[in-house]
Amino acid sequence: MGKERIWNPEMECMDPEERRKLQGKRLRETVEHEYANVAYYRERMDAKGVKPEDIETIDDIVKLPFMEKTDLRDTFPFGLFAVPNDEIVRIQGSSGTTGKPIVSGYTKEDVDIWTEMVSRALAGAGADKDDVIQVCYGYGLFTGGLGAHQGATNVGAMVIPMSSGNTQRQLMMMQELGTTILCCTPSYAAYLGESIREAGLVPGKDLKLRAGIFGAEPWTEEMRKHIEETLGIDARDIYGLTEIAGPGVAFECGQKNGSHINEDHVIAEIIDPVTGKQLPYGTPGELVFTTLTKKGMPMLRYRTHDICTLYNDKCACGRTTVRMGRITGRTDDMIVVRGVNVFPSQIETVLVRTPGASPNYLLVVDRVNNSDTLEVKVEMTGEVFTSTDSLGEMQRLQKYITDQIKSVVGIKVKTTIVPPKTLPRSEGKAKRVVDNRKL
Ligand code: DLL
Repeated sequence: MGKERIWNPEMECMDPEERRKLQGKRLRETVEHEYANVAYYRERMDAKGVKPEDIETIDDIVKLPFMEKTDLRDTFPFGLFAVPNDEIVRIQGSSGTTGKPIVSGYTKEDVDIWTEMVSRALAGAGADKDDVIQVCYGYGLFTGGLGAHQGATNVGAMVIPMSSGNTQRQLMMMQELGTTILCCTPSYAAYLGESIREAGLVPGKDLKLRAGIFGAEPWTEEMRKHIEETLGIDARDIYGLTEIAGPGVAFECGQKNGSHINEDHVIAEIIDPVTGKQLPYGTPGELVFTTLTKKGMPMLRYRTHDICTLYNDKCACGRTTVRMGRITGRTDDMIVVRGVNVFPSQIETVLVRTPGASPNYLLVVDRVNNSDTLEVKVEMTGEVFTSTDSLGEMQRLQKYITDQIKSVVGIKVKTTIVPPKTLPRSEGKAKRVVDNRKL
C-alpha cells in the first residue's frame, strides 16, 4: 500500500544495542517505581531476595518474579496500582470466563503511550487523514474498541465508532461512508465477508475497503488469505492484552512476517512454560511481557499463556524491533485428546484450505466410556449446500476433512458437516472449543 509509513522512526528503527540499553534503564525505573509504590511487588521481590538495585541491565530481568492472571484477580481492583487513584484516568478490563474480572488502570500518559502504539500499527498499514476507519471491536471495558479508536483519531482518520454487532448496519455504514479500513476480530471480518457476499455487494466496486487490522484472537495464514480474498483487502495482524496495554503491543508491517513488538514500551521474553527458563529466539514457548513506561499499573514478567516464537532477524521494512510469530495456541486453550495436544489453529488451517468448508467451526470434546472424543462441527459453504448432489458432496467433504485432520493433528476425529449459518457467530472473540469433560 502506497501510504504505508513508519510512525516513529526514531524508536521503531533504533539501533538494537541502543534499544537494549534504553530497555535496561527503563526496566530499572519500572522496578524502582513498583518496589516503592506497590506492596504486592515489594513482598514478591523480597521473597525472591531481589532489590531494585540488582537490576542493572535488561539481562537481569530473569531475577524478577513472574506475574499471573491470578495475581490480578487476587489484588482486584486496586492492589497493583502504582499511583494514587486520582492520577488514574481510565479503567479497562476483561471479564475472562470465570470468577472476578481483572482491571487495568491508566494514567493520562499511559493512555497516550497506548495511543502511540496503535498509531504505529495503523500508520504501518497506511492509515492517514484520508482514511475512513470503521471500528467494530467492542467499546467498553474491552480494550479493542477504545484502543483502535484512539489510534485512528491520532493518525487523523475519520473514525466510525460502530462497536461490535448489528451486521446489517455495519454494512450500510461501510457502503455509505466509504470505509477504507476495518478494525475487528478476524472471525468477525470473515463473517462480514460472508454477509457482504450475501448482500450482493462487490468489494472494489460497491465498497472502498482496502485494509483491515485484525486481532484479539488467534488466526491462521489460511484465514488471512480467506479474508483478503472475500473482502478484497490487505489484512494485518495486531496483538495486545489488557494487562499490558490493549491492542498495539505488537503489529504487522507490510512484510507480514511476524508482528513488530513495541520494544521501547515493553520487553518480550519466551519461556519454557514448565521450567520458566528463558528460551532463545526462534524457539516456540510462552510469551511473557514486562511494561517499561506504564505508570498506573506497570507489570513485571506477565505470563500471557500465549504460545509463539520471537524473531530478531532483520526485517525488510526497516524497523529493527523483535517480531513475534502468530499465536499458535494458548497453554490453557490446548485440548488434550487421548493424550495428543490439539490446538484449534491446527484444525482451522485444515478447514480454511478445504474447498466447500467454511471457516466457521466448533470443537466439541467429550468423554465416552472413559475415552476422549473430539467432534469437529463445520459449516459447509452455501454453494455445496445448494448443489444438486449435496448429499454426496457432504459425505466426500466429511471424509476429506477427517483424513486431513488425522494427517495434521494425528488423531481421528468425528466430523459433522452442518448447513451454512447454523453455528453461533461471534461479533467479538470467537468461541471455538466446548469441553464437556470439565462439567
Ligand atoms: O484482546 C486486546 C486486543 C484488542 C488485541 C483488539 C488486538 C485487537 P484481551 O481481551 O485482554 O485483550 O485478550 C488478550 O487475546 O493474551 C491473546 O490470547 C489474544 N490475542 C490478542 N491479540 C491476538 C492476536 C485484547 N493478534 C488475549 N493473535 C491475548 C492471537 C491474540 N491472539
